[in-house]
Amino acid sequence: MNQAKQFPADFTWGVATSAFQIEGASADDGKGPSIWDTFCANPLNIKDHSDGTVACDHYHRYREDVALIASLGVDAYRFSMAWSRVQPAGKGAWNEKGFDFYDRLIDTLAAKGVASHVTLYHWDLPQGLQDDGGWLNRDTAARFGEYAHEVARRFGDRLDAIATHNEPWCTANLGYGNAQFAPGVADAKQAVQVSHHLLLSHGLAMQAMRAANNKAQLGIVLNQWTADPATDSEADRAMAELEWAKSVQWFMDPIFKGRYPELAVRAHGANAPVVHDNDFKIIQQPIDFLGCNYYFRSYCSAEDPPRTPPGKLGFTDMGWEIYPQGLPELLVKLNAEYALPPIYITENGMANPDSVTGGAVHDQARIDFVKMHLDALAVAMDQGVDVRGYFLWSLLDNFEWNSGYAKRFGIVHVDYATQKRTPKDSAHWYREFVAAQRRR
Ligand code: IFM
Repeated sequence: MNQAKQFPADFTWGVATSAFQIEGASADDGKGPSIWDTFCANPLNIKDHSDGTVACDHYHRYREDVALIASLGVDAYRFSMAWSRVQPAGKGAWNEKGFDFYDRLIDTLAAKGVASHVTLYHWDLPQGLQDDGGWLNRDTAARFGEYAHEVARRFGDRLDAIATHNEPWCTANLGYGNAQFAPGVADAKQAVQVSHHLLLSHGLAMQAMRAANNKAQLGIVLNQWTADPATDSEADRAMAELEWAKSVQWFMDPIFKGRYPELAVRAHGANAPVVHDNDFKIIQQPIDFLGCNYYFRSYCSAEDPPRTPPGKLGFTDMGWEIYPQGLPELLVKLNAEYALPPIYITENGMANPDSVTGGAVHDQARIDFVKMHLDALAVAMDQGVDVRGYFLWSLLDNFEWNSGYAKRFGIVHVDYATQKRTPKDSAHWYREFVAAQRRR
């Protein structure tokens, strides 16, 4: 592919993180426990038996981290709020000290000219709500609406964007479908019902935030991929079609079309969700932006054993196929199927087995990965997709969920023993890249 084209002058360049993965301070200043604290308490759940008690200690080091963000010259920082930090039980009393932290963070970013893009829910449900049934309980959607209202009321005039959820596919399918993520349930029926409650909670939150006189752009972040049949066989093609319906259309259709995709509903059979009369009206709120997280494609093989993706460009340390061309394929397909609002690529990046040598981290593989994906993104934009920004995942190495700290996604290396931050070669490259875009 050619050198990355010039992106529009007002294109937003950013970096992203999430609360549980970096903040630490898991019980400081009145914070309540989240389902991830509970999940990590069982060491069998996390590959390196670690937890989020300290993580990157960002709660105490946010000034240093904001300085790092500013040194990259990016426009925006995408982070999430820990619900149980601002409302320890997920219902009832607010925790002012928790809100104070985000207040300071947003102000510190603004003082450096960095815009805040906040996500309300990046998987860390207050344990208090889990005790009431978690996302399987329809009431949790109402509690989420109250939380969203409060955040928009307090901060809606100082944030550039608020996303309701990050990757609800993961919350439903990894949290409730196969027990890889908190709360560790493996029940297909529950997973589908949870996905409906997450979508409902998105709609309720959108309504609540609009009513709060919020000024930020409002939307949702979905993890998405194209579903490619491994061969031209009928079985592979059918599998790919179903994968697209179950994973991508399942979250897009309710928001943009007010219904679930028929193919997926039929496939779910008795597991199809209970949907109340008004639900689709609530879910189908206009959104100001769609956040798209892109990492890989889905490679659909009905054979036994299934064919594995060819990985012509290799695989990341997560074992994920490097497949940049899937990004324009995905965006162009979405653009054809839906009346899309502006898109932000809210996450893209790679895990790499990085280490510090002589004070530097040579992560050329990550630079190549990002370059290829930006070139691919330009192809989508040339084909008419309205993309407004790109957020590299991640600013820092951090807690990679059930992989613990073993997988490094950061453009800044973190030595967890000392909390020393070392910008990797990719951080220097990204700084130069963004600066060059501005100079053009
Ligand atoms: O680290 C995660 C993030 O929390 C959500 N999107 C995918 C990333 C890499 O796995």
